[in-house]
Amino acid sequence: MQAGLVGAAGCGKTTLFELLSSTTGSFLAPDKANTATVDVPDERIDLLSALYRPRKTTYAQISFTDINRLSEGERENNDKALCHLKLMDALAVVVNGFLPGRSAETLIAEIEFCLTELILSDLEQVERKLERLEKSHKPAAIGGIPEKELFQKLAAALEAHTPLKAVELPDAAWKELSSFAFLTRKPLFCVLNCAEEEHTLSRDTLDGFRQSLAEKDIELVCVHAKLEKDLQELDPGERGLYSAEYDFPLNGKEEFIRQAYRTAGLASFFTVGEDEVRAWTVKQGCPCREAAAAIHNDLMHNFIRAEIISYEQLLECGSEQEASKRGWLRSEKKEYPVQDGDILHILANA
Ligand SMILES: Nc1nc2c(ncn2[C@@H]2O[C@H](COP(=O)(O)OP(=O)(O)OP(=O)(O)O)[C@@H](O)[C@H]2O)c(=O)[nH]1
Ligand SMILES: [Mg+2]
Repeated sequence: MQAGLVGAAGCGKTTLFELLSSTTGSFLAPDKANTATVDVPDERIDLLSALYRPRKTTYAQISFTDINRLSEGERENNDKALCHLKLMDALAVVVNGFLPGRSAETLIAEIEFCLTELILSDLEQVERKLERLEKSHKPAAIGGIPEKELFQKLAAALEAHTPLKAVELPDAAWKELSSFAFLTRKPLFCVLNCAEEEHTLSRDTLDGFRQSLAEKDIELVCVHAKLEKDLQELDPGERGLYSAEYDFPLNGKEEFIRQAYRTAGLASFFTVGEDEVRAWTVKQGCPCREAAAAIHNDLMHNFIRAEIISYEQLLECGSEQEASKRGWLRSEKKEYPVQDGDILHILANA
């Protein structure tokens, strides 16, 4: 899972990156990015590991990418920075909620500015492609649609400020277009970076902002990036002492990761045993046989069936033997849509 941070100057991207990755990020040039990969904290893996006492415990992994600021009128530099987001599964648009005196309109304007930059970045790619098509005399089609017609349709949508995820094309066409890695096709959510003092943003401002985001179908996570990063750097005793002073939750990292998974439509399933307890990341609801490929391609090719129990059920009965007695260990075929928290045993031909 890869999540990219994007936002206007000084909104707290690098501070958030440091909180998420527990590393130090640098101030960036336009063509540089901070990246780091960490284990996804997952209490379910902790408890499964306590149950099986395996030789190895492996958490899912998440990578974070922090890019240079987006600035008004700096299209070329903005494009250089946005290039680093091409491989991301989800984008987080960070908005500055810690400067005093911000209104819902200012916050929305900040997110709109970032969304416009994503649109302009895609539009430039589409226009470059159209220019190449003008010079070429070989008629070609993508997913059954003449290439020129298709790219003109994409350009018209972007010019009308419509992200490409809202454009209807046959799946086959999107598949063929995947090498463009259009940014406005990527799922995104908003991170409001809040101040350590309460009430920097009024209730009305927050409500207004939430409502505007809901109208745009953008989900919101509130994080106190600086405060949480500073607390993270303390030793556990001190951290506990200081954290107790705040009466709002300080779980920004966990909330961010949960939201990134939800936005990207990803889920974790688990494999368990004496050798290893491990989390795997797949598309939510992906067919069981495809999920097997995350473990090993041979398991997909030679797939027979899967024995499945949900994490909650296994914890409730305490062991697979007991689960089996209660008839809670289900046998599922290759089409079964894998759910977050499923524990899978894949049975395959040797
Ligand atoms: N008070 C407060 N200050 C913050 C918070 N987050 C970031 N800052 C401060 O704001 C300044 C900019 O933060 P950065 O994390 O560098 O912001 P950025 O988005 O990476 O900035 P650019 O990369 O230059 O666009 C720094 O001085 C941070 O300490 C916050 O939650 N509260
Ligand atoms: Mg930065």
